[in-house]
Order: sequence, then structure tokens, then C-alpha cells
Amino acid sequence: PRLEFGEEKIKAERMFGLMDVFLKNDPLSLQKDILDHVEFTVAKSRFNFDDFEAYHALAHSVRDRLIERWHDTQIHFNRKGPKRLYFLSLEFLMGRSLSNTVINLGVRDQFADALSQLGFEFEVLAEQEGDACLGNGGLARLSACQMDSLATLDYPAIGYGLRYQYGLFRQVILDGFQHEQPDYWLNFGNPWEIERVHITYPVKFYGTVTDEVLNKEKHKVWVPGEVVEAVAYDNPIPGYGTRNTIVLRLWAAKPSDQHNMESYNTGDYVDAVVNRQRAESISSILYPDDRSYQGKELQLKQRYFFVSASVQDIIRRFKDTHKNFNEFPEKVALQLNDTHPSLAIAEVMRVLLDEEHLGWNRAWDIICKIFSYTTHTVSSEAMEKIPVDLMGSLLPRHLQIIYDINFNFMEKLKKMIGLDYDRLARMSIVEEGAVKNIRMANLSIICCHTVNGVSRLHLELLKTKVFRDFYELWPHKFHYKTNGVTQRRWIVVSNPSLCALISKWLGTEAWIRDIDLLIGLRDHATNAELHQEWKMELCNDLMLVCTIGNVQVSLNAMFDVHTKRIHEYKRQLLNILGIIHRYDSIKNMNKNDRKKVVPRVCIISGKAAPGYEIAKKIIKLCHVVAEKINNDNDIGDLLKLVFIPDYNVSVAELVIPGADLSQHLSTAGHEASGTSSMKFLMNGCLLLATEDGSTIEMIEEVGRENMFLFGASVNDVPALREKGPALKVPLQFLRVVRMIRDGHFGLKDYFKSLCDKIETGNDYFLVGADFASYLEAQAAADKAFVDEDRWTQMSILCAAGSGKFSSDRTIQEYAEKTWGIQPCRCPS
Ligand code: 7GP
Repeated sequence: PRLEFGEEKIKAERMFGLMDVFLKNDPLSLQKDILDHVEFTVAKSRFNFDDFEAYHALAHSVRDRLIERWHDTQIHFNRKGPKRLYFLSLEFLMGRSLSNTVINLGVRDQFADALSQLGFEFEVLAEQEGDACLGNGGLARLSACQMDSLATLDYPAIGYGLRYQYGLFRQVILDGFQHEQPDYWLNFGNPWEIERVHITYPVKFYGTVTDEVLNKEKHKVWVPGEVVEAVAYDNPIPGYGTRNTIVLRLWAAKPSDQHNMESYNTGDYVDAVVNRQRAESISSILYPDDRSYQGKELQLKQRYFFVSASVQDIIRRFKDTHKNFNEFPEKVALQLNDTHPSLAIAEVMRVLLDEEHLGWNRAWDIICKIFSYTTHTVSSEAMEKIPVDLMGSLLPRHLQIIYDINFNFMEKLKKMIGLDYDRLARMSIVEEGAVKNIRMANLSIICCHTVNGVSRLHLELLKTKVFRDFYELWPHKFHYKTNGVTQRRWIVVSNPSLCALISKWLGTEAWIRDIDLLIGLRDHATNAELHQEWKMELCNDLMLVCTIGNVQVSLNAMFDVHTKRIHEYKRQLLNILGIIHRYDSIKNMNKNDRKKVVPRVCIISGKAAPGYEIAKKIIKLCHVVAEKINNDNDIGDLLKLVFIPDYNVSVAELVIPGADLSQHLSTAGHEASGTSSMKFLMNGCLLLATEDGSTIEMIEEVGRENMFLFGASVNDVPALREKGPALKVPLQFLRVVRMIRDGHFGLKDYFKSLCDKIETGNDYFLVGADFASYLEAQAAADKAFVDEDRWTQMSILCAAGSGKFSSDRTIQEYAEKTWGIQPCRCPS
């Protein structure tokens, strides 16, 4: 039975009756749909079209089904009127959509059958799709996983983001160096989005603020100097095992018709058009640096553009059904994904004050009830600061509001802590100095009811270091929700054979929605039959090998994978030094000892921010070392090193299922959580890791004995750093660094600064201090790998214990403890 529609029931039933006819999922209907789209959407003859055209027709047929469910979900939400979550993020790393969508809609096999009768293979067409890379790294992929969980768990949520025309740069490696190429991902059209030409909002910039009297009360009026139009592009996000389909609404900039009318009269017609065109640049490019905020005007413009359009949309939706803003907090929860969207605080305040005329106290009361904030870093460089001058010129009214919020806060604070000027200065939203800055983290903490960290350790660091002053003031605000990833994409889509195996042994597919069931695998952890099948499954390495290309690798090698953004704190350098050490040791072994060596294929992949010189040197070092090792016939296939260029979601989907061992080497206290480790763990890949971020919680879930842990703990780190030049590093470490310095791999001048950075006394990330313990963990991994039964059992136990790290669990915690929203399930 379909939805009930009140008075419109009859009309709606007739319409949905028609839809039913259109959107049947039997092979014949699907084929007809696909061919219709070939003929009328792609505009190719249905008798002659290639894989690429078939992909587009297929994608449109899938999209039709998405749209139907999305409409039904919207109607249902509108009828029920639940509190909604608005998830604001400047970054979403969605990757490809096709495979994930058909799986969530439950029509994968039907489409595959229909296609095969048309002479096409689903997998081949799926390869035609490019990645949507509208984000940098962990934070952005987390948003994508969370959208999947929000839809699957039936939460009434909307994601808001920016529709960048250029996603994260494509990494091209030329002679071992990273080069960045623009990712104009919309080149061939994007079948997964729906342009909403009628959903547009004006966004204002620059100008002046004046006082006006209205009904005897003074009001601020912002007269902008520039107006740009925001257009909505909707990307439906289907839940799994539910009809619910939510939306990710991305904003694109286009020139506004409201403005610049004069220039048309003065004869500057061409200039005026060129100026209009410039408006579009606001949403044109994703900033590729996840380490620091540059204080660039365009970036601030981008952020405000996104925030203003989203806030207008949210308030419009509220006002469609409500008159009184007192009810706003009962209907609206706004989640800030890091501080990037935190201008939303000042924007909502501005709308409530200047447009809705609520008065300061009422407006402030609402602000304090609706916003929550999650921070994704522990590094103070990554904390966003906006120069006051920049803010004052671009957003003059917002600067006033932020000053007012700060004034009130400072007055209150003085009463609470007295005249402790250092602490007052640290907690102020305004940072004094040569350049005055607005501290967006302070603004967020002061205005949000909840501040979340992304792992238990992260919260500890927030409390004791990063936000200590604030924690002491408001301990109740600080919480954590350990990150999670979606098992739909990271097992069901990317590792279908493991998915089938798990379902077979658990006797159900229910774990795809209810991840806690995975624990049931523990009961079979020593079962010989499962071991046999699991080992076969792990042998999927073969797939990986084929894609690695020219490097000849041994099939019984251990596939050792290290994939993530290149950062000093993530210590790819430690891995490379370890590889050099392994190479050097093998070279010095006699024939007999060499027989005992476990062959390794080391895979490294990741992008460096374009301006991050040291990270780029690490990539080059990886290539020169690979060049040397891979061409050394003397060691044959005992050791290989492969750098996979252009790491993105699709590459991750390929390597994660094939990995035996994965590395997570951050210096303890630097990785807020880490999420790739969760994907590896779910896929039964063993972890070689430091006790950092969410790894600490993994130890509790899968047991220390099933992981290879090493290195200084968070508590050790300060003392080690303090030692400076007196810090002890092992001889092997000095030896491998010396090899690089001496030009063993060439380019000794080029690598000098890299070597200097890890010299004792200089080695902030403790590569030398952790080296001995790293080698021990590697040796333990080799030893375990030889014992096949032990390794297989460990692998099964890793997957079995990975349930906690599903984003379903994370989202449910957020919903219940932070956002106060309830599931709202659309009848199917
Ligand atoms: C990352 C963190 O580095 C990572 O530890 C965490 O798992 C992930 O967020 C998701 O919470 N941070 C970013 O990607 C980032 O851009 C700058 O942080 C604010």
C-alpha cells in the first residue's frame, strides 16, 4: 500500500498508479527505460550506442527511481512535520554513485540482468562513472558516509554543500613528482543531480550598514555592494532497506539579475556582462589544503555564499508551516561540520534580528538551542581565523554581530572568572595582534549547545589542551561521537564476495542495516570451513595485482597498504624508511635467510596539498626508492613498492578489499580519529598502527593480540620531544637516513631538508624515536603472516569486531544525544 494523502488522496493515488506503471523493475521494463533514455536523454539511436552512452542511460533510469522515492519521502516528511537536521559541510567526498545507489534501492541484480540481455555488463558500465571529489580527505568522506546512514536510519535530514565546478585536483605523477591537474568533473554532465532553476536565493556581499527606525525601534539595514544568486542542485541519497531517500543540496553561484542595472545604461554593456560572469567563480573551486586557512577573500566569500543560501532555504521551509520563531528550536537542528560553516551562526542571528525583528535576547536564545559543532582536528594551525579587515569589508553586518556576541560573552566571563586577562584574551572571539582575527572555533564553542570530538581520545585532547579554557567553563558542552563509516559502500559495494561470505555465515543479510550482528562471526573464528572460504576471499589480491600494472609481484606476498593524505604527522616517511631498512636487510642476507623472508608488496597512495613542500618531497622519495627496489633483480619479488597515483574514493574501493595489512602511523595525539582504518578493519585487513585517535577504541573491540601496535603513546610524546638532541634513536634509523643523505637513491641535495627534519632534536613527529618499535611491529606482522591459520583467525576477528565503527552507530548517537531528532520512516 502506498502513502495516504488526505484530501488529495484520489488524485495522488492516480498519479502514483501511473508512476507504478512507469517504474516497474522487471527486466523488460528496465530495458525499455534504459533504451528510452538512450534515445531521448542521451539522444543516440537505440540501435547504436557505446558503453559510455549506455552508462548515462542507465544512470538516468536509476535516477528516475531515486526521484520517485525522494518525492514520496518529502511528502511523508511534510505531513509528519518532524524536527529536521540540517547538516552543513563545505566538503562531501561522494565518489561514484551508480553501484551504491542500485544496492541501496535493492535493484542491483534486476538492472544487471536487464543490461546483460541488452549485451552490456553492469560492472563495465559502472567503470564509466567518474568520482565526485568535492572534498579533501577524512572530514569530507565522513560527511558522505553520514549522509548514507542518515537516509538508511530514516532520519529527516538535509545535507547542504557547495557545487564546486572543479573538485579536488587530480594528482599526476611525472618523473616521480606530484603535479596537480584541474578536475573539471562536470565535463560529461552529471546524471545524479537535479538542477532546481526555481530554487534560488540572492546572497549579499560588501556594502554598508545603516540605522533605520521602524515602528519606533532602531534597526540595522545592510545595503550590499554586490548580489550573487545561489541555485540549488539536488542530489538524492537513498537509504538501504527503506524507501526513505533524502537530499544533498549543493549550491552553485550564478549572476544576479537584481543588480548592476545602471551599468547597462551607461554603455558598459560588455564589461557588465564580464562582471556578471565573475560571480560564477564563487563556487568554481574547492580549496585543496586541509592544513590551514589562508584568509583568502574568495574562500570567505565561498563560505558565506554557501551559508547564506542554506540559511535562507531553512528559514523559508520553517516559515511555510510556522509563524512563531519560538518553535524554531523544536523543528530545526543545525550541525556545523567543523568551523567552515560557522558563519551560519552570525547569519541566523542577522536574519532573526534585522529581518524578523525578534530582538537580541530572543534571537540569542534561539541560536543557543539550534547549533551543534563537531571539530575534526587537534592542530591549532588548522583552526580557522578570519582577518577582521576582510570580514569587515565583505560582511560588515556579521562583523558587528560577532563583536556584540563577543562583548556579551566577555562581560559574562569576567563575572565568572574575574580579571584573568590572559585567559580572557585566549577565550575572546577576537584575537588581538598585528593582524586582528576572528577565531571561528571560539565563536562556535560559545554559540553551540554541544561541541563534539570524533573519538574518545580526541575529546580528551580537546578537554586538556585544545579547548581547555572552554572545557573548564562549560564541561557539559563537550562530548564525543566516535566516527564510523558505512558498511554499505565499504563492504557491500566494494567487496561483494566478502559481503556474500558474511551473509552466508551469519545466515542473514540483516547486518547490512544492523552492523552489531557482525559480532556473530566470532562464533566461527576457528571453523576450518570458514577459514578455507575466508582465505579464498583474501586471495582477491589477484584483482589488485592486475591493476598494479607493470610491477611483477608474487602472489603469496603480503599486500601492505598505506593510503591517506600525505602529511608529516601521518608519517608516510616512517613507512618509506622502514621499506629502505627492509631492502637493506634483504640485500645483506645470505641465500638461506632470504628463503625465510615474507614477500611484501608495499602500496602507498595519497595526495599532498599543492603548497606543502615537505609532503611533496615524501612523494618523490617514495618514487626514487621504488625505482631502485623494483629494478633490483637481486631481491626479485621479495619486496616491491608501488605508488598508486590520484588516490580517491574509487581507488580506495579497489585497494581496501585487497589489503592484508594496512598502516596507520600518526604520531600519537595528532589524528583526531582516522576513518580509513575502519574500512580496512571491516574488510578483515589487519592493522599496523599507533595508539592514536579511534585506534584506541579498536583495541578494545578486537583485542590487542589481533593488531600490530607500536610507538610512543600520547602520554609519552611530550617527554620524548623534550629530550631534544639527547633523544635516543636506533642505529638502523641513522643508517637509513644516511643512505638517503648519501644519495643512495639519487637527488641528495633535494632530500636534504627532508632528512634535516627527522634529525634528532628536530624530529617533531618522532620518526626516529618510534623507529625501533615500528620495526618490531613489522617483524611481528611477518611472523603472523606465515602462520596462515593464525592470520585468518585474526582477520575474521577484526571484521567481527568492527561493528562499532559503522556510521550508523555514530549517527544514532548524534540523533539521540546532540540533535534530538527521531526517525520518520516513509511507508513502502
Ligand atoms: C580529519 C581528521 O584528520 C581525521 O582524523 C578524522 O578521522 C576525519 O577528519 C573525520 O573526522 N580532518 C580533516 O579531514 C580536516 O580537514 C581540518 O580537518 C579541519
